[in-house]
Amino acid sequence: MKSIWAIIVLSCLFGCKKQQDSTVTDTIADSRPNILFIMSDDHAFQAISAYGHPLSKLAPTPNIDRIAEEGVKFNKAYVTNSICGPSRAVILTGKHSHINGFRQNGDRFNGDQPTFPKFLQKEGYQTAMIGKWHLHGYPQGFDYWNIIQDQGNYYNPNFIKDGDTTVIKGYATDLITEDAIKWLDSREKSKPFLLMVQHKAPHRNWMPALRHINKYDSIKFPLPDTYFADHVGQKAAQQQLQTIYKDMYEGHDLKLTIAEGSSELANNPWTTDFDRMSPEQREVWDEAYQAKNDAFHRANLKGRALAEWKGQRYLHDYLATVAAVDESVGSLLDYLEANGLAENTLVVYTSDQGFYLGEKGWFDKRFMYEESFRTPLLMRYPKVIAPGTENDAMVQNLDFAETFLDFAGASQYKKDMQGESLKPMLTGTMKEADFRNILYYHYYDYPAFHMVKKHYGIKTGRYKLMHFYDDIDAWEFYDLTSDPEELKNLIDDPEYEDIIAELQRKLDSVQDVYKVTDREFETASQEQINKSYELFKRLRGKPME
Ligand code: SGN
Ligand code: CA
Repeated sequence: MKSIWAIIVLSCLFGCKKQQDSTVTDTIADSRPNILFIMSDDHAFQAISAYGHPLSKLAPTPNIDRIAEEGVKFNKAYVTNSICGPSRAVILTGKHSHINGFRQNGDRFNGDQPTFPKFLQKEGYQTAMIGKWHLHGYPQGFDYWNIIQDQGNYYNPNFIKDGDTTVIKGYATDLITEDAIKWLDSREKSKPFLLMVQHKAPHRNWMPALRHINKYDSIKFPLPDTYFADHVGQKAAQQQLQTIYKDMYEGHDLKLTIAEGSSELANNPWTTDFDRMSPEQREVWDEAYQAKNDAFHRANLKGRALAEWKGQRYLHDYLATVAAVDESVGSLLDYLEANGLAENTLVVYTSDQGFYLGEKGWFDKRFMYEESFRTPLLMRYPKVIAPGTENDAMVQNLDFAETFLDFAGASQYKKDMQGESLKPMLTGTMKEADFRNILYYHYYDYPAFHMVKKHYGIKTGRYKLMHFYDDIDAWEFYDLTSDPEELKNLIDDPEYEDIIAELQRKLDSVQDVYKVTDREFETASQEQINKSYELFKRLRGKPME
């Protein structure tokens, strides 16, 4: 009898020990933060009110701002290559484009390579990717994914899930949000999660949700001082095709009724965006734009007045598409709060790059000038980050992978990544001044849409040196303290000779550090370049001469 009791007690001890161990493991697992990564497409920091730009004051984003108010706002966040697919590849791999192999839209991402979601998945995170993917091929490293096809459409977009493509009725931003919340609700609750919510908005052609179509009609937005910039001393800027008043399509971009037989109808396949709408959606849409368009035609504007009208129409539509993104962020934050997840979730809001909202006369991105080189970046993680924190270090999307791995306690996977974790700055163990002091950039997508020449360069706290190559060979140098708008190319200014020489040396050594080889400077044939110019000029609307 005694011995039986001894066996029971002993086995209970071992059993209890075993149970205790698994409880300890569970507790450790539970304490790892969830990561909610929200990324919009082409969302300029100028259009997020937390950044204080005059435009955003007229079109505020209260929900996105909540992340900054309750967490940290990065004032100097940049990308490495200001274009969609490449930015996404950098984020996933923590490696520059020349290392991860995805240099320009249209390249194919090698999905077999290591990415941070794969590592988190391996470490027991439940992972999901919903929305714009744009890397071709299907996502890897996710327990669940549901992506919009290619660029995606605003209305009734095609979604791809498990290899099947289906049209889902509704508005892209709302559909992505609904699916994200559905996944949050149905996920395996014992595991920490990584959820990547990647909006299509506010990408071209800026089609607002029906509920927001006339949202800003009564507002006259300020156009930037540089709206009519002449790009003196800036050869690549002179040859781009992304000027609002020269290159926008009248139907697709400006939502004007296109006359039968117009060159846009004949040449431009993108007018089909409106055909995706259901008759009911189309009715609301047409009704909202008709009166505005009639008034425009009656006014018969010319020259600068016409250029300014185009800028206004662009900003109205762009900012109205942001309104739905802001609502999406509100719904996701509310979900976290209502489900007790707010404390232990690192929420990140960013864009795949910056965007021009009329600066230099432009829309789109691509250039290493500030508006497109920069990207918004806000994070909230109440356990670690004090509300209202501001960070002025020069961080990059290259740093995200390592930051997330660090927060998840999986820093062993950072090995050959090329960024720097932001965690030490956020936990206060590193000073901003000790973070990187040089940013490296390289853009390759040429000849292509908007005809922005290939270029690379570096930025220090105060200066920027860029080299545009391919069919031009043009260096540019800016002193950002005296010329924040980058209008005066001082590359030949003798006063800066020594500084420029020093920057050249820094550029060389940074390229060594990042393992940039000669292969990165290949150029296109002149014939190919000429053909592209012909094509994109033919597609233009009626340029303002
Ligand atoms: C589309 C847009 C371009 C845009 C590229 C890349 N044209 O081609 O204006 O620069 O996407 O954008 S559109 O007429 O089809 O809207 S990216 O965000 O995917 O890099
Ligand atoms: Ca983009």
